[in-house]
Amino acid sequence: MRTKVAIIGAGPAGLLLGRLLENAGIETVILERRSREYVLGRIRAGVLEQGTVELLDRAGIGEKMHAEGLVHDGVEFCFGGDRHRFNFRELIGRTVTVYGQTEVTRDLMQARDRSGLTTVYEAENVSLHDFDGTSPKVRYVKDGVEHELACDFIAGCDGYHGVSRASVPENSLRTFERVYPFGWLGILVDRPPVADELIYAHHERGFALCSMRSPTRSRYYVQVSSSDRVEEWSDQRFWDELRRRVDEEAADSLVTGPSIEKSVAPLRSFVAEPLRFGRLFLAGDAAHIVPPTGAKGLNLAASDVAVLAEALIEFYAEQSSAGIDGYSARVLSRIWKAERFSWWMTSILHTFPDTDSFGRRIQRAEFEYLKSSTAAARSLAENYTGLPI
Ligand code: RFL
Ligand code: PHB
Repeated sequence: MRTKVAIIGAGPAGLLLGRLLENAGIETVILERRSREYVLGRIRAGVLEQGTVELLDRAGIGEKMHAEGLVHDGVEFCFGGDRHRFNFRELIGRTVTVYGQTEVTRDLMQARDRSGLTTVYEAENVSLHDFDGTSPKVRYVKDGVEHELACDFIAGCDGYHGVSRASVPENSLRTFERVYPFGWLGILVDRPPVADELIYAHHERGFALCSMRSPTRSRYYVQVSSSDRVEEWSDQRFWDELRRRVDEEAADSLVTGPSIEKSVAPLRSFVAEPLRFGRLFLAGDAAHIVPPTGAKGLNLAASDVAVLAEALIEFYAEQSSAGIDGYSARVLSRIWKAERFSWWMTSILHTFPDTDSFGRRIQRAEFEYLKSSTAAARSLAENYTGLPI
């Protein structure tokens, strides 16, 4: 088999890249280790930056997102029971849209099906070859049969644990990492959200987040220790803990119910540099991880592949390698700004085991400053709704 761009991974990064290249007439094949149902069963991101919404529109897959997505003008922060709303629309004229990653992924999969393009699900033992020359190859096993895919380029969109980054010689790659000493326990529940917008809550018992997927489906998180296992958290224990960490009004109006999904996610900041190795590119979680506090992971994946698609389109249309040569530096500049924001949100909102009374006062002062300064609130607004690509 032969294609122009072999894409490893059918998460949002791989599928969106496939769509952007398809729109420019560039052929792709996507190889995905898991089944379609497994990919759609993962509950992950919920918030789309305005730029991501515009990108999905340009890619021609925005119809369902506009019909079902919830446009939010702002978010609320709650510090020890004191709740404050940041109105992004008023501050900078921008908004975010609540529309689940599962839905974005489904919309992209369905569009790819309609176009009759190849995605190989349950592709095992994917391996990358010869990307330092002009004729890269990808080998994989499907239903016990070995296949070879020849291509011009390989896009590594296979997430943090994928094979693409692991295929790069160790001495060509530099990595930067911070692992946080806690995780997020998340539950999904078919009950109306506690508020119209998201509430990010700081409490001495730990962080909590009230989010949603629709007017009838809510997503809630509480900070837990990294060693906590999901089995230790009954629904009742979760609801009791969430109520303690939010303000009284939210605690009183919280509508609880049986969880339909419950999982613990570790928190990590990670960046690999560079993101191009000959004819292999890394994009999305394969290239970087952010803690979920700033809602940046999916959005960064989208902006990476927007830049990569532009570079590859330029290569095929104008025989120019300027875009692909500049890919790594261009995306890393935006990635580091999103890393900074996610780290900052994480550090002001969570309870750290080694935070002393001085550190707690500094966290409180960050909140008071955001409340009292339009400049600080604008900075929050422009980062949360997304910096320009
Ligand atoms: P994905 O989604 O991990 O997809 C990678 C795909 O590659 C496949 N794969 C392989 N395929 C072939 N061969 C191999 N050897 C392979 N190894 C792996 C995998 O099966 C998978 O299908 O990466 P991608 O596309 O880069 O997308 C990144 C996003 O998924 C991620 O950044 C976000 O989910 C992060 N995130 C959030 N991001 C936001 O923008 N806003 C949010 O509100 C937000 N909330 C979250 C989040 C992530 C969370 N968790 C669970 C980590 C909340 C949570 C709880
Ligand atoms: C979510 O709804 O899953 C969500 C929302 C905002 C975040 C992280 C996760 O910052």
